[in-house]
Amino acid sequence: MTALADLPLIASGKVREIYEGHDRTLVIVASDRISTYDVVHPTPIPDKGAVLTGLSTFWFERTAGIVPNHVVSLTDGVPAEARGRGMLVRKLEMLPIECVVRGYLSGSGWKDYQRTGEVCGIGVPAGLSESDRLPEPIFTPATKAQEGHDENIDFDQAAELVGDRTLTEKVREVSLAVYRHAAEHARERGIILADTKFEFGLDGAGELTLGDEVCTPDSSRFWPADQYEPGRPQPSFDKQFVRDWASSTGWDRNPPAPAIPDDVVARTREKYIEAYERITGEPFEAWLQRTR
Ligand code: Q0Z
Repeated sequence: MTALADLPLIASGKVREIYEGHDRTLVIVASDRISTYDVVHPTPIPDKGAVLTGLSTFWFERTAGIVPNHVVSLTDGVPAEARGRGMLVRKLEMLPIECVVRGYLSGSGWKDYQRTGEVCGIGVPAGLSESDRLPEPIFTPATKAQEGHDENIDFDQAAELVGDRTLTEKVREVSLAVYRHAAEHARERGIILADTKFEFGLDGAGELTLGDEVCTPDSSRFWPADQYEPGRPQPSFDKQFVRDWASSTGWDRNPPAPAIPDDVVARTREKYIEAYERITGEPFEAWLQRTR
């Protein structure tokens, strides 16, 4: 068991872990691990976890007027070995849906649109191409798969799972508002936030609360705006060097993923730091300072 300074591990994803904190708190730790094609590489990207936690913090602070969030502390309660990568949060009762917002047609949204002309039951204009911008952002919920891929569902199915239609309508409105805020901010700084996934919960008082991570490159598609060209898949702002290198090796995208060479690690680390600095307008060093 990968305990962090004695905290019990309660869940782990591909690249993050959640530990039990004291009195109804959790510690979420973003590792430096990176995945491509859904497989984690054995080589970490130094500072990736801190960049992602710094970006989540930036968005949590900027959107606190839209919706309360689970953040308690970036220092107190975060073990020293997770400084910069860890966040002490309130334990929530999580809603059983992934709250996806799409501003562009990509991934499963593009797949579903080609097959049905809709995405999660939402009609989308005919004749759009892969990666096209949508006329307006859409709320496209998904199930939370225990393993494998989440399944897209329509609003009625989401409301059924949540068990409260009015709450689900609020979740949709809040999701769209947070996405719009973040996408507009990122676009002004040269990054297209094509889509993103939120997770919400209810706090001890039953208040809708934004949890998990917010608009990081792991929960979103970040595209370099200066290379945007609809009609094809877009390059990833953060992972493209790893994808290109991994493809060039002839790796078949099945586990195990190959170790990443030093130059690709270094260039990828720079892209994460660039994303942090473009979006926050602050030197990444300032984030590390703040969490000491
Ligand atoms: C988030 C996840 C991760 C694996 C549970 N504030 C909260 N209260 C209760 N539960 C959660 C949260 Cl954020 C919660 N996840 C997603 C995150 C690793 C799974 F870091 N699971």
